[in-house]
This record gives sequence, C-alpha cells and structure tokens, in this order.
Amino acid sequence: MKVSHIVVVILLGGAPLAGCDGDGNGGAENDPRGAPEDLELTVTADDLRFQPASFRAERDQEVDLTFTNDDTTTHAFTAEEVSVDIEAAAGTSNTAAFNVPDEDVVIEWTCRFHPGMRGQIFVGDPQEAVENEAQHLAQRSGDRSRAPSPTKGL
Ligand SMILES: [Cu+2]
Repeated sequence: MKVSHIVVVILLGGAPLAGCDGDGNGGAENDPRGAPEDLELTVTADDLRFQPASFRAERDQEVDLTFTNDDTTTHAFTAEEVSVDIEAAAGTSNTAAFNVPDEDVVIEWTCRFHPGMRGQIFVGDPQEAVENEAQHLAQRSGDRSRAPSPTKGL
C-alpha cells in the first residue's frame, strides 16, 4: 500500500514539471536579480483612515501610487523617508512615484492634517523589516544592545 502511494505522488509531481520544459517564459519570478516591476497601488483615504493601511513592496521597487480621497476633508500622504508629500482635496486623487530603499525596512506614512491617520510599507522581507525597525527604535530610545544582530552571519 505505501509503495503505490509513493508512485502516485511521483507521477503527479513529475507531470507539471515536464509540461513547463518548453520555453522558460515563466522564470522571471524566480530570478532574484531581476528588477522588480513597478508596484501600482491605490491608497484611499476615507473616514479618517487609509485603506489599505499597510502594503508590501520589494526592495528597490518603484511604487506608482494613486492617492484617492473619498472623504469630505483634505488629506495628505506623507512619507518622509521616501520624500513623498502629496495632498488630495475631498473627492479628488493625486499621484506620486517613488522608490523604496534596497533594504528590509518599514516605512511609515501619515497624513499631515490628521496625525492619527497612519500607514506602513513593509519593504523586502517583512519579518526582517520589523526586526530592523525595532532595533532602530531601540537605538533611538537608549542603547539596548542585548538584541542579537540577525543580519550578521546570515
Ligand atoms: Cu487627513
């Protein structure tokens, strides 16, 4: 019984591979050195919130942002770390294009008019980004060098 199971698995697993052998068109996603395509994204401000309030980007990716304001007051999309600061009046849209850094980081954005409106871009590996951000925060608020440095040796 076990043997026949294994045979079935091998047969199923092998068939799609053979089908892909024709031309290598599907390989772009597997090339770690290929420049990432632009990320086209719409962030909407509504009810004093950003939606989405967070998104992911590849390292060094260009983000083509459309900022749409569905609210009844002017909002801004301000991300100092990537030098973006645009406004959209109620019922209008604005656009910005920017490159995120080539490192695992969390980039925060906010609305200049409503500091409670916040969002985050997770660049690269999200877990690394969060850890790096935590280290930056720890360094800013006094040295807590107990934290290991996962970027070395890995
Ligand atoms: Cu606002």
